[in-house]
Amino acid sequence: MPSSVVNAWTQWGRLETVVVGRADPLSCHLPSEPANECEINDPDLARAIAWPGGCVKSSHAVKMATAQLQNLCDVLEAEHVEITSKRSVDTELKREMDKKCSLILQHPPDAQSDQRVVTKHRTVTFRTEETDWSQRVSGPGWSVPSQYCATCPRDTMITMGDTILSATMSKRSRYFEYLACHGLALSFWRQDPCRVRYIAAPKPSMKDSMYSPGFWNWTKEERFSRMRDYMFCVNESEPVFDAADITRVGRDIFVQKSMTTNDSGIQWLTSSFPHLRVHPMHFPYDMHPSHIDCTFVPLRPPTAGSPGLVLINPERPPLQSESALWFRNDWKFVNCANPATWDRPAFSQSSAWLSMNLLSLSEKCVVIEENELPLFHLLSDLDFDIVTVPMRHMFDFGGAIHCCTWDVKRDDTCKDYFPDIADSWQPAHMEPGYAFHDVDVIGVNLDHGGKLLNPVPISAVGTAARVASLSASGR
Ligand code: ABU
Repeated sequence: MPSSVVNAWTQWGRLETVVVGRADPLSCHLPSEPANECEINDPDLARAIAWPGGCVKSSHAVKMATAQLQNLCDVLEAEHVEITSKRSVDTELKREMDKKCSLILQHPPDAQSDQRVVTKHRTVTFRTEETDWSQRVSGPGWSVPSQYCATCPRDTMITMGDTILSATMSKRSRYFEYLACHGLALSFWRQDPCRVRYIAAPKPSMKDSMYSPGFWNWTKEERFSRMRDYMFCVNESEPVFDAADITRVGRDIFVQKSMTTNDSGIQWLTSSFPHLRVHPMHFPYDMHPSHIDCTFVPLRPPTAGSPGLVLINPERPPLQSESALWFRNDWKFVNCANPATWDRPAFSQSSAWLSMNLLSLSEKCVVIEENELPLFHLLSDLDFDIVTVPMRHMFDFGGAIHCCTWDVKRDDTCKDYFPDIADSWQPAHMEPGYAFHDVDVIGVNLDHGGKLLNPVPISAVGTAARVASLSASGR
């Protein structure tokens, strides 16, 4: 029997169907609200204007992001892509950065060229529905001046095997964002209603009582001292999660506790997907965690003779305790190369690590941002075919290549990639009163360009000694 129109168990199975976000003309800057405080990255601009929360984004920003999103669709739809070879990238380091994006093949490459043609499967692309995001939205007891945009369907929707799951979200301004994908989700379900499930997680109230007042005012010292508590802007009164905090590895899914996903949200996922093993993940050095796809990115599974690979963010190393399962099952972590630039566009609310926000087309081929030469080299050395696309104009719209997509169908199965798991494995996070305090991370290999945000011994984190050392160093 052919597989269903909705099927995705991993991050790397051959990508067959994808939804790509849209930079709608009435996209807005995120309004301030209890789950969100924004700041302008450019200090001069920040002195001149306040955060334009709720205002429509500039038509120039919309135009540029629209062109880059359309180009991504064209590349995904293409069956042959001419990719820059490693040798030509090395030469090109001396040239303008914008000369190296992959081209959709229109004619055979020059015989003298060392560029290569990648024959890829066509990925069928759909787009989110155009929406007016500029209208005020309200619920009982709350109101925000505008919504946001639908450039990042990854945040609201996830395919979990044969199930389309619409996330709760945690920001009021993003409460109705799923509607930009709703028509598509319904049509996927209607094509195969016996096999496809389309479900939504419990919609949160979005009342003030869901949020931790004061989170945005904590000083850096306070954040370090509270690191062990993993408490962010949403409290545990209602389950919340963003779909982008989840990463799929066959029978196991890994969910980051973050500003956008709480323990209750992870518990809801665990009880709602009993055929999957749900594992919380914590990255203590990320003081503002939101979405796992710039932190921990599974690239390919273990095969006979070669370990599975996960790209990790060297500023946000995973815990030793949560890494042990991976190492025991023949997975290797690779530090991501540093971003090509630490500069962020003025209105971007994401980190420079959007550099690692890649999309896998298969376990051999990935799409990355065209400026990310350090990452290009790393992945090339790991034998990936690398398709490059321009995507920096999306940074102002909350994401990059992984964020702006929702993979609906991959050629993969619910395989067990963690056979060496204790027979008695129980989801500890389901126990009443569950509280997690571990902050012991794996070592970060500086040879890979990695850097640890906090160079002080981890044993001091969350203690008076740690706070004192921070104050002494003026950080
Ligand atoms: N939406 C992904 C952003 C993650 C980050 O800022 O690192």
